[in-house]
Amino acid sequence: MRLDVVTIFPEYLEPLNVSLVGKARARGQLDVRVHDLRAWTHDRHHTVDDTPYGGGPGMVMKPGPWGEALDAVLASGTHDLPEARPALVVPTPSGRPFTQGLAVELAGRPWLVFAPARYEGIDRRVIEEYAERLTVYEVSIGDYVLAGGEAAVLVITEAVARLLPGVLGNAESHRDDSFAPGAMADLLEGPVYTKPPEWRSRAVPEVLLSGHHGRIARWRRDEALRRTGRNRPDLVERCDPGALDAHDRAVLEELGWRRLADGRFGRPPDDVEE
Ligand code: 6GU
Repeated sequence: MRLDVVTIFPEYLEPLNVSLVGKARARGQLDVRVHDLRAWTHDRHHTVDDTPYGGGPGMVMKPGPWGEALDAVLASGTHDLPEARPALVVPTPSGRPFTQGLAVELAGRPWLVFAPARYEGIDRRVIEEYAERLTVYEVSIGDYVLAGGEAAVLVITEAVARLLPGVLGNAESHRDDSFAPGAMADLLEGPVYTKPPEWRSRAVPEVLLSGHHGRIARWRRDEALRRTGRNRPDLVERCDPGALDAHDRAVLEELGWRRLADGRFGRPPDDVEE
């Protein structure tokens, strides 16, 4: 897979040389190219932003440098074949949520071009222009505001890279990921332990040492349910009742969840003081 990043802070992308993504690059599984947007400015100050039309706070990234930069990056690859066509990924807090499902979709593309913005965003005409030629994904990594999209590029790249064939050591390792399509009926992963069996007087749960695979699987699922109920009640509410067995339902009821008429589970009402 090829990845291009156009940014005014190329140094911000240095972590792409490290760890999983760095190793994938070294092995030739990922071709990452980082470009300085200011290389496509022509004034003495290498200006990339200007005041917004219509007024308001902040600055907007000018279309000129982005257009030249993206044209140059796109011209540097062959994408005559529709299946080789790059996708443009624009990280923005006003984008669609970045999910594991979207990571899987992006991992299936041969070439991603990232356009992270600083300031208040990129002049809208740039997105409209490239949307006529490419698939454009405007993506947000969560409900908070970052100073720029570079950190989001790192997040998206890591989530995508670990899905590429041969990048993770063990092909099985993402099967049980929290949020993997079909994973544990959309439950979070439960706690994990390793040696030693006792640490600071804290023992590893005995069932994990029992060698009893059926009981271990059941215990893990109970823990996953408990953790999901506590940390992500929205996932329990969305859970397909068909994905829950009688034991699951008993665990949820024990945690105070109520079974609704349609079989789904509802958040227990807050205790009301009498
Ligand atoms: Cl992708 N960019 C910025 N600037 N802020 C964000 C974000 C992206 N996702 C969440 N907040």
